[in-house]
Amino acid sequence: MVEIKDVKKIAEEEIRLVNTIEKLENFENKYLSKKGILTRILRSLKKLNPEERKKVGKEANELKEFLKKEIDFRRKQLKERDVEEKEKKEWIDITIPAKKIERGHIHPITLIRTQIEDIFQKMGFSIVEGPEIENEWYNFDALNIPKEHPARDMWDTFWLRQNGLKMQNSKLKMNQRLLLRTHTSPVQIRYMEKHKPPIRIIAPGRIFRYEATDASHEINFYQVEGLMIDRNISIANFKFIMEEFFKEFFGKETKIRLRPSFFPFTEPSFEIDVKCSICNGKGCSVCSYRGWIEMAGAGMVHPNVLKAVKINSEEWQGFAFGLGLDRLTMMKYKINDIRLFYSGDLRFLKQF
Ligand code: FA5
Repeated sequence: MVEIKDVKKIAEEEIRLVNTIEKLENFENKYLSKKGILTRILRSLKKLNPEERKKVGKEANELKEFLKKEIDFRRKQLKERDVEEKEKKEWIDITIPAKKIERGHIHPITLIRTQIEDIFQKMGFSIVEGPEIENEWYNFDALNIPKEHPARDMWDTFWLRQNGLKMQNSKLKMNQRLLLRTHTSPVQIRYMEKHKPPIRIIAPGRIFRYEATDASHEINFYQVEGLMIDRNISIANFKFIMEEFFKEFFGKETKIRLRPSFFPFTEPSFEIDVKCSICNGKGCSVCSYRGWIEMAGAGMVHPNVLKAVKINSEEWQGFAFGLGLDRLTMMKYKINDIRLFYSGDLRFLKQF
């Protein structure tokens, strides 16, 4: 018969080495389970004589109680240690400043576009849009620029290749050749086809020209088209609206000038120049050393344009303009090269 005190000694040593819950459970099984050491000792008591049975039985039961207590105590200790470790692992310092999320922001051209939209909306103009891929009819013919008209040379065009269209034969098909719009003026036609006068709209949008680039010319840029059609509209109305716009946009002291010009879809036609803010009129590369920079083409809508959209030009007249949005942005922020807008250079873009 094993001595209970030896069992106790060994058990005490073993439990001291237990350092995980799992090991503790193994220990408990080893001593206290149905087949455990103590259970076996207690079962074998019947083999002993009554006196010994009493003595060993008492000792074995005491050891059982002792081990139970030890196990409970150790279990509590280990659980507390585990929770502490978990908390340590999961601890976050909420006082550390958060990582900054990079925020995008609005491109300067979009900023200026919204300012322009606000000014015209206050004057009763609605904002409309048209497609960037146009056909020849809207971009040229309906605007009184028939094929072979020398005025087509004013806008160097990106033509789109169209498989399966026989261009030469029918007049209709000729007009349907696709291109990247060279100005926002086709939106005038699209709008007038669907809406009766009175009309007061602006149409901001992207346009494309197949030309050499320099400080004030891009192949891809933005315009804001304007169109006002009503009864008894004269050049006086046109001048007033334009002056109001430029004063509101650049400030009261802004100097603008109207220069006679030519567009097939307006008669008379003008260019609107603004005193160059980069050199303050002295002359620089942006204004081609003229001191003035061309901001818009404009004029009174040609009767042939109204005819193309079946509006009676005896009854209705109006004016139209095409503002260069990039150039307005350049003058406003004193940016000396249009190509910066499309360079994707964050050092430039982050300034706005
Ligand atoms: C036109 O595009 C006419 N559709 C404007 C118009 C509308 C006239 C309605 C009459 C009635 P123009 O080619 O001049 O016109 O261009 C208008 C404006 O766009 C110019 O005054 C200029 O500010 C801007 N612009 C022209 N070419 C470029 C370019 N390559 N890069 C940047 N801006 C340009």
